[in-house]
Amino acid sequence: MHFNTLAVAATLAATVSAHTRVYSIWVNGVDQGDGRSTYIRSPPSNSPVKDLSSADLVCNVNGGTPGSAFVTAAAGDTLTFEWYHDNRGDDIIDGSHKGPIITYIAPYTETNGASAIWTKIDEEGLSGSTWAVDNLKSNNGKKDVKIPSTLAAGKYLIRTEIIALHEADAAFNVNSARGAQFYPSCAQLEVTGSGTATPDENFDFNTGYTYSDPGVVYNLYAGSTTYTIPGPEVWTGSGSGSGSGSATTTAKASSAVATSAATSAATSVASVATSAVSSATQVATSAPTTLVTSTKAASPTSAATSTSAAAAQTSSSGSTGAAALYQQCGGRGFTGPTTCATGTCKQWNEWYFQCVSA
Ligand SMILES: [Cu+2]
Repeated sequence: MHFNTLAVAATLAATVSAHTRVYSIWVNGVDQGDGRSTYIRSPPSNSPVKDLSSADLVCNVNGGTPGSAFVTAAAGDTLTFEWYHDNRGDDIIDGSHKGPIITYIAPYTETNGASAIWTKIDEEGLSGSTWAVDNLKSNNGKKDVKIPSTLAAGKYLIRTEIIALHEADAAFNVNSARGAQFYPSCAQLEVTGSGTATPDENFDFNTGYTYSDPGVVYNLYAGSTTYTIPGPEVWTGSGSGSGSGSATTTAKASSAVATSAATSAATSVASVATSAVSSATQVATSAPTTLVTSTKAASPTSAATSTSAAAAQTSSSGSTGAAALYQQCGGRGFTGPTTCATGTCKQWNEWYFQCVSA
């Protein structure tokens, strides 16, 4: 019993070690103060969400618990989300946790936001060899997002997320010990001004992010210089609220397009039933090709490569006594193999060692 307790404690330490949360929001450079559990719907820990079917993917654990306050800002203002690891101003997030930062907005709701209500307003992925997370760390945890200048006044939920890709070469639904790590954070925002545009992408995270998305299952260590950010295109700011036109303006690669189109259709026909949306999504998988006016190149080759690499790794793990490429090979509380069948064991931090290419 004593031994088990220690093992559990070590595992918890490992789980909590390298993660991140949002501390506050700044408006045009002015700190709005500690927003945790006031205007931010803060989760109880800094752990990631990995299950794409979980409602926690949207506004994290406790995302359906309304906060006691709102941040007030005008359309066109710059919001700065300030992240932290354990304490404000620390190392923010471990350097291994590379990936994009994406921000969405939705009409204010006291629910957990798990429905087709979201519109993307900002995204930053990979530029050269620099990830959004690299820039976040070098900017002391701060990420700027501009509120669209045309946005109609009113109350909103604004959701920003980091997707950490250090274990994303495997899909979570194939290997639950691995998978992309999502760090979503929802804040309560009251927008002022004379804008009239209503965000209309009607994006649903639980159907719009999928394990076949090249931005969700991605090999961070393959030396790729391209990355396809998941979700719809960034909103143009011209939405009328009718939903018309969103399918073309938000068109992106493959599943995101189909989901967006299907979701809009389902929404306009009836109030959103989850089953209706998911069946519509499947029908629309053979999406009209006219919708695919993507301005971003999908990378089917790298997607296929990383998927097969993940499959190979899954089938080879556990039987050889050595960790496969990109698997964990050490760290506090880790009890698996500490040698690498391929590559060398790199120490990212005290808690996480990983087999990487030599
Ligand atoms: Cu972490």
